[in-house]
Amino acid sequence: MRTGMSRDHLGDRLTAYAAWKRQLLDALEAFRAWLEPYRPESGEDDLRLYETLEAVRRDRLRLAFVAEFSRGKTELINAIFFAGYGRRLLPSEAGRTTMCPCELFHDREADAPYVRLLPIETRADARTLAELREAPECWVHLPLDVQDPERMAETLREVVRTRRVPVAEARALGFPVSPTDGAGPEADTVEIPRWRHALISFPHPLLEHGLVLLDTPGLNALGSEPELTLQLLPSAQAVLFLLAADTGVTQSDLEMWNHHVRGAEGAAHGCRIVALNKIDVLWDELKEADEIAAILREQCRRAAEALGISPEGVFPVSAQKALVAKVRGDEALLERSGLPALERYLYQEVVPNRQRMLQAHVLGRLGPLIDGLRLELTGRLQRARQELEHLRALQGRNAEVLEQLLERSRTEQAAYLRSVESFQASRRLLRQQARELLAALDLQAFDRLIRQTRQAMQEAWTTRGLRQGMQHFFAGARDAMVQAADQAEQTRRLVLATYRKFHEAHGLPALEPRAFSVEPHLQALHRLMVEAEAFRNSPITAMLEQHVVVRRFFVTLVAQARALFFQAHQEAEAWLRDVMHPLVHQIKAHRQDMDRRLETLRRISASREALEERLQVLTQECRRCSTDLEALEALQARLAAPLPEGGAASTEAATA
Ligand SMILES: Nc1nc2c(ncn2[C@@H]2O[C@H](COP(=O)(O)OP(=O)(O)OP(=O)(O)O)[C@@H](O)[C@H]2O)c(=O)[nH]1
Ligand SMILES: [Mg+2]
Repeated sequence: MRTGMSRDHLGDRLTAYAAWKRQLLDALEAFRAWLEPYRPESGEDDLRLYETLEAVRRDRLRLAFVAEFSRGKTELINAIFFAGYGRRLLPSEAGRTTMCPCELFHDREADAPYVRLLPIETRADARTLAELREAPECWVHLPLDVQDPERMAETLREVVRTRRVPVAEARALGFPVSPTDGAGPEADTVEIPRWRHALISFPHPLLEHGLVLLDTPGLNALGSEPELTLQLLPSAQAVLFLLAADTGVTQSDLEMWNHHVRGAEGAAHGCRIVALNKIDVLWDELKEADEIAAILREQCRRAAEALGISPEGVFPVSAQKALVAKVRGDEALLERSGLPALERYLYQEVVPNRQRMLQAHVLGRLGPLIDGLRLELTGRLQRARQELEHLRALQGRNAEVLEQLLERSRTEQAAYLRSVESFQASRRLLRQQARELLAALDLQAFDRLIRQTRQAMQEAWTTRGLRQGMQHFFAGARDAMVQAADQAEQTRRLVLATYRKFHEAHGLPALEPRAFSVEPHLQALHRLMVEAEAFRNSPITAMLEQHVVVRRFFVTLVAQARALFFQAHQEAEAWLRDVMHPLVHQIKAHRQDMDRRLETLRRISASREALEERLQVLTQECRRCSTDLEALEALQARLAAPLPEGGAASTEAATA
């Protein structure tokens, strides 16, 4: 779909990424098949594998475009991705254009391309955006005609539509209405967006490869819909923040950068890219090229300084000229627009980054499972080999030696059974500990905290009361989480001690119990707290009516905090359920081994043929274990295969 001029590197890179994902999925399916006959009893492992497969299948590369209005976000999207349509696909105009956040992607499950629009009135709905996504009846569905770019662009104009509503209605929907808004001939009405969110699905090659673009409106919509920052921006792999050369860095640019982009959750993974757009306004024909270049460098330097990043982190571009250049096939103009450098950064850094993250996720999820299986197989192989050696040594021995051996095995077995009894006692202790860990993460207690805070905040009609309410809530949530962390640590030590004991006393393989930590949840809670502060300090919050503030705060932040607790509780439960499995398994296997060895010795003393039979069984067992081990190791190598080099871009990310 691109013009035939410069190679579409971003497209190539995304194609390669999609191909790599297919290979990864094949490897995961192969692992699943391998596992099938192996551990039919372990539902937990199946679930883990299923979840990992789903994570790879559902993986998307999300790019969000964020800036004040009219900085050229939509134009830049058109230029980077949709120039192949030979026209401006998404509406971009002077002044405020995009009225609601737009997600562009390809929905594989849908039969045909579409635009789905969520009416603005749903802001009065207590459901979160995430919940509304699951409620198709709340959205207006328009088909999208991709055969005809003109008509397609026409349909996409929906996202700029507005409505006039009475001031009271705007307020009720949570729009900050300042006294001047209602002035003029239509004093009692104000203009608000028609839609709250747009989902746009069509089979563009890049979107088909899992790219998701998020275009946001600039009119402070970020501030008035905290869900956008809380849920959409953090899930973005990269956030492109735009400045414009004709305005420089304004106060509201800074505000947006500091409150929503720079520190947004997910910053740890995702990167922040800054583009200084509209550099063509500096292309003064009466000036020399060097002079223009110097002015541009100075602008980038000043912008970087204002944002607190290094100057190499600012990409100077002209989205508009780039679009024109691509549509007309003007290579020189495209180069001058600066867009190729920004695109290079996207395919050399952002895409490979995502790939590394996904691989790390897969290995993180399945690594412990594979290691456990390998240990188990190695253990089995080792035991079979030992017994083989043992029995071979018995070939040709007399009855007296056999009798002595029988006696020694009986003593060993008795000692072992005593350890198993003490193991049951440790398990009782562990159950006690588990109850305390789960109590710290109890959701009912958390719901009590929510009720208390809600009441306190509704009664406190001052900004101070509001702040105290939020602080009280987060302090309570943090305390509970810290306590859970303590309990988890104690539990872990107890488990570890039990594992060690069996290893030291009876020579069972040195297993590492699966780790568990609430640390990631604690960190997520902390990030929510930072978001809450930003929300509270936002100038928009001060202009909203009290009940709107309270409700928003609850439906978004509190819902997320609660989800964190819920998840932590579930993880703790699953961990407690599983953590002893490997040891229990070993204990059982060891015991069966001992029983079998005794039995074999008894049989051998009665008949010499039994010895030959047993030798044969053991040789087969050794062979099977070796083959399985090899297959498992090959699978692990496939999952951890080194990634193709993305090539290091010469520029560094803004705040990567
Ligand atoms: N001269 C010049 N104008 C540009 C450039 N990029 C965008 N514009 C113009 O700036 C205006 C705003 O561009 P948009 O893409 O609509 O800006 P936006 O950031 O999406 O704005 P909102 O949707 O309102 O948040 C439009 O008239 C564009 O044509 C550029 O590189 N150079
Ligand atoms: Mg726009």
